[in-house]
Amino acid sequence: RKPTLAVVGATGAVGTVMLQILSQHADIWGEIRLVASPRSAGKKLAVRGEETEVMALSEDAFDGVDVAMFDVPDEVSAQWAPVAAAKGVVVVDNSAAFRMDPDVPLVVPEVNPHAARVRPRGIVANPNCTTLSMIVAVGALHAEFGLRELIVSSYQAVSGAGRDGVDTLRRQLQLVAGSELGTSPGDVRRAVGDDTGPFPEPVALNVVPWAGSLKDDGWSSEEMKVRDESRKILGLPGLRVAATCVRVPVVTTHSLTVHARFEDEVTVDRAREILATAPGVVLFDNPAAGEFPTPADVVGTDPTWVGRVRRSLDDPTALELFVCGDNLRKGAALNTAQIAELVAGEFTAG
Ligand code: 2RA
Repeated sequence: RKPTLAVVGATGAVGTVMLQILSQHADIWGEIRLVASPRSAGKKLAVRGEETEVMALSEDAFDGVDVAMFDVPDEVSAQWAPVAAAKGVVVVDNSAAFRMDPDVPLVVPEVNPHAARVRPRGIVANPNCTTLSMIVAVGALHAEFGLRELIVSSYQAVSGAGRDGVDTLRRQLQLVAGSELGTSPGDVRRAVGDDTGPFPEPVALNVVPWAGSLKDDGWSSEEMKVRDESRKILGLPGLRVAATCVRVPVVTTHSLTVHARFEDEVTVDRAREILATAPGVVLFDNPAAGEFPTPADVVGTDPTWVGRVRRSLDDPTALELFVCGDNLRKGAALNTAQIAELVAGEFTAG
């Protein structure tokens, strides 16, 4: 039997990509039900080439549903995922509400697919886009070399902050286009005005060393997510992780520099072999030919792209990498879809 799928949050930035992915992937689903806030109910959206009417989020929307993918704010997931799970629906949740719950697995199918089978609360969590943009490559290297420490900096696209993030960058770019701004302190800020959208500072002609909310001792929520989620996905609760998360004027595709330290000496040749053959990873690394991944080329693609692979000059156990991943695809909708497809296999097998 083909399982019934509900897409909750079908009209959002991630939901829109989700409908494209569902239309592109093998058609394993029976009914696909689109669910969103009452404000969007009645809208029609195309999925698998069919116009489908959006239903309002309610308990009844989960009647007869086998798997539900949630792409909604944390508080909406916190309220509604348990409602769906209580009706026997397996929820794949892309919010932060359950990621660190010990009874909720946090799954990246290329790294820890087995974890998706043990889900005491009926919920499987999808990691944050920043973690997801690097973890497939890091997980492949960990499987071979044994990871000891991660030091990363992110270069995060504005669509990580949703439609408002993209609208804010586009508006600001129009306000600074063709100008000679960026030559004296505060000139960009004056040009874009006080409305910096979801960002604390102008993002056009700028980089902003902040993403998320303030946590203890000056760390941001985004930096804590990279640390906590990497530890949980890799099954390394004591992993040393230091992240600095930075917003850059890119629409979609997060990038990260990664310093990864392993148990023993590593070689670049072996690292390159692993990355070149790891599922979900593309090694694109030939600086002599000007080849390395950039967000402008990676956007719209599924894999994690890795370039600039070097062994640390001062530590033969460590590698330096530059990694790019589309934050709306692998960073959100694609990984959620992959988890849902793993779970769907249990229905079709049974
Ligand atoms: C961001 N990672 O890029 C966040 C979204 N979950 O803002």
